[in-house]
Amino acid sequence: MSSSDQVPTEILDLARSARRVTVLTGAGMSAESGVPTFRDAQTGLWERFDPAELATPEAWAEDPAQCWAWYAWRTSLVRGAEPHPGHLALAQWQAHPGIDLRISTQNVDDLHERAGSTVLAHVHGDLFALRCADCGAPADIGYPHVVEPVAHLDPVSCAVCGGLIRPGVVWFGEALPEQAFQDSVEAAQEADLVLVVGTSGLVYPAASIPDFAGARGVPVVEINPRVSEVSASADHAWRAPAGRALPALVS
Ligand code: BJW
Repeated sequence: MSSSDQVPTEILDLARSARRVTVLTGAGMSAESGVPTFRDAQTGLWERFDPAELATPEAWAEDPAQCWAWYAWRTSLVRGAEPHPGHLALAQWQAHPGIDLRISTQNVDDLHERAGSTVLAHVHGDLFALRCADCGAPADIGYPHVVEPVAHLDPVSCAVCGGLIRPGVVWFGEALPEQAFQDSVEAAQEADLVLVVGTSGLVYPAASIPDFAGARGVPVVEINPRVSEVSASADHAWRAPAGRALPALVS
């Protein structure tokens, strides 16, 4: 285990020799862009907000205006954020000739894409992929700009059926998009190296994806400043923030 700014030699060797790299990212990947994580002490969203009241189908059914206002605020935070050097390093690595680098993210933001990466899968959905909560029709509308987590904002109605337009994210108790999950599992199994960046590894089934790699003997490397649920099963852990570690690894 290492906490230095220098890339640990064994991790550098794995990265240099890998041709197929799968990167699994979580909220910690976006933290240095100013997008809060969920569970970090003091700064995590779940320190201030109750997931049961905001990120479940039941919460939406009970009070859609409260959910809509919260996601509008979250979206404004994302729109105001910029990709950091870690995002840019992954995009640069993905563009290397001869490298097959696949990114599967739990994040609902678009920071990987704005850095220039192609994302294989958003396993917990996409903030911007709005759809009708009733008929599922995609909605080509945006969120209102909201600078504070205001209590209530009425969601827009669906042009097709009159239902309410909801965020395109996966709430607790909802199934993950099947193709996104399957693609992520395959990417982990087919890789020469799996990097797990900035996730607590607490939320299933996404947290099981690195295990599919481990079961095939694919080396799993964690990049996270703190110990997580991924740490025990990872082959190597580098205790460093994504914005410093990834540029060092790719340079
Ligand atoms: C840094 C850093 C820096 C900081 N650099 N790192 C098995 C056991 C127990 C429970 C379950 C189970 N299987 C399923 C469940 C239930 C549930 C679940 O997992 N619950 C647990 C929490 C107990 N799972 C579900 O409900 C899932 N659905 C499901 O199972 O469906 C079954 C079904 C099948 C068929 C029909 C119907 C149903 C859905 C889960 C959806 C999760 N949704 C959320 C919200 C998305 C929308 C939104 O954004 O609002 O997804 S919850 C939230 O957690 C979000 C994240 O993607 C997810 C994971 O969080 P993440 O990314 O790990 O962030 P943090 O904050 O936890 O960690 C940040 C990490 O970064 C930390 O480690 C830091 O140290 C680190 N860090 N700075 C690098 N600079």
